[in-house]
Amino acid sequence: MLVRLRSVDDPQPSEITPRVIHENRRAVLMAAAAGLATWSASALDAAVAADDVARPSGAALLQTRPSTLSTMERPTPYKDVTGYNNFYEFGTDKDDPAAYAGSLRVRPWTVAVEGEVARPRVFDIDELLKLAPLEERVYRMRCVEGWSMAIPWVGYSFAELIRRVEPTSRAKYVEFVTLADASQMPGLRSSVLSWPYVEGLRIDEAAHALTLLTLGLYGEVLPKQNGAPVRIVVPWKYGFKSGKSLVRIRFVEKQPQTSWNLAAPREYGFYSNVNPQVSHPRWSQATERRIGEDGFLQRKRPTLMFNGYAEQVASLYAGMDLRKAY
Ligand SMILES: Nc1nc2c(c(=O)[nH]1)N[C@H]1C(S)=C(S)[C@@H](COP(=O)(O)O)O[C@H]1N2
Ligand SMILES: [Mo]
Repeated sequence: MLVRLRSVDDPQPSEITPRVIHENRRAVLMAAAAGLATWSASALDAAVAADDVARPSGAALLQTRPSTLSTMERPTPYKDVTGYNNFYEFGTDKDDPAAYAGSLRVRPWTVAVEGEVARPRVFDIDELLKLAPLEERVYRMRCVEGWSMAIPWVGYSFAELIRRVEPTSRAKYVEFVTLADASQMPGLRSSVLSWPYVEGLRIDEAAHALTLLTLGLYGEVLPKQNGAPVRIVVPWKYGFKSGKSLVRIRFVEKQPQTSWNLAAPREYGFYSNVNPQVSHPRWSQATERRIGEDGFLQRKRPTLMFNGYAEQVASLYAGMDLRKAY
């Protein structure tokens, strides 16, 4: 049987998450038969090693609990979630991030939280992993290019962090800044976007319970190609609003200048809420292709208003013309 060693910078060995138990039940039975009677780190390792599905090589996250905010849709296979990505810092092809993000150094890592807050603070990644209880949130994700996935993210509401830094009354927006280090990110040689990659939310959007400070997926720490070690995930907006590998979070008075909005303002608005009725100038947004189910005969799925999260978020936009505020 294969033995997997933990690297020194991995988080603590932990309980097996419910999803991993479910997905590895055959392997777990084998592990149990081999005499590993309890749910221990070694049982997890045995389960992962024995699994015939390509499984994460990262570290398991502590006691991840399920969330009522999860979609019941079947999660997109791990190999697609981690093999079909947009992360232009590592290249513009969908398989570039998986091929090249290995050069990203995810430890040590800090996130500076600053601007219009009473308590500016630099968080170490290990503090962020323990700041609030970790939840598994299976979210529908929709890229403006027309594809979608359902991804079992791990993290907690960004509101948990907001609470701890105490925004001032002048904080109207939040800016999310990605690492920009050419020595680790070969894509920075291209000027396809202005670096660093910057995204932003209105503060009430940032404080919404669905907005997830994301530290993992499929029960383990974030793979590098998905934005390790920490990113934001905003499931009712097109994927590009969900900035990866964050190093700086600024609370600001004015609407931030965001990378895609600067690159093509007519195509990528600040709001970028998923909206099947508002087409991108080059692509209809009415339907989508779910990655992992894309046989030639696979019917396209209709795209839902706010990506299916209208009940939770529509009130944030009451009175706004979403054709103008696209
Ligand atoms: N820093 C950074 N963040 C980014 C991107 C990027 O190129 N750079 N791409 C965005 C886009 S277009 C999408 S669809 C999602 C993809 O996230 P995933 O690869 O984890 O599914 O990340 C978003 N966050
Ligand atoms: Mo995207």
